[in-house]
Amino acid sequence: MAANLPVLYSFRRCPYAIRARLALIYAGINVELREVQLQNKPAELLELSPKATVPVLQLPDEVLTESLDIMKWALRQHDPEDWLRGDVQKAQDLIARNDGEFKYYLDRYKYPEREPDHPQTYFREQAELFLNALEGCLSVQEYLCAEYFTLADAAILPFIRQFAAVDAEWFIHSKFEQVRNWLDRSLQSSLFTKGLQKYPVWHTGEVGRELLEL
Ligand SMILES: N[C@@H](CCC(=O)N[C@@H](CS)C(=O)NCC(=O)O)C(=O)O
Repeated sequence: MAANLPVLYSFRRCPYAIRARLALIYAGINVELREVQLQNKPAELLELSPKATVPVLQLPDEVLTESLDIMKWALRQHDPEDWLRGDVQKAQDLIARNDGEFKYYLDRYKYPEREPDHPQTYFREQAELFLNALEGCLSVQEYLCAEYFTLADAAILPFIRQFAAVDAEWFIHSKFEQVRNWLDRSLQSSLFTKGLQKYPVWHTGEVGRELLEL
């Protein structure tokens, strides 16, 4: 019953929420998914997390308000394909760079009208520095930190998906061939198909959908 499950406050398109959902699905952890609207967050979420970002995972004895904490918690419960293998330091560095510098430029590339001092291409070029690093990793192995999919891939892919969608035509013709292949084959996996499913918006008093039933 969804009513007895941990509760995940989520927003379908949010890359942080996507990475959390991927880890939960991969680990086989069912949760009650409450899809929120960022413009109209439910009081229950604001009460749990004053910073009011998604994702938030409400467990019986703790509340996790950072996507990476949710991922790591999920993997501590069950990690069937050993996502924590591979070059752990490199994974940590790539994720930090993704969440820091890359996310900063991605947001400005997406909404260039908010930054009239620079053309959109400026932000894309800055973001491309991170893609150069990813292209380098993917030129020597199948996935970012190993020959197999690991935590770093799940944590970073949702952001690159967003970057690629800003100007899909440009991305398709860009020099980032390895990144494109990596993104395409990952998006085709059943994990991503499940992780990107649409959910109805949750309202107070309702029971949300079960993540693993979607
Ligand atoms: N560091 C947080 C960042 C989460 C975050 O910023 N999520 C965005 C949506 S993509 C959000 O909730 N923003 C609040 C808002 O737009 O009101 C995490 O990793 O979970």
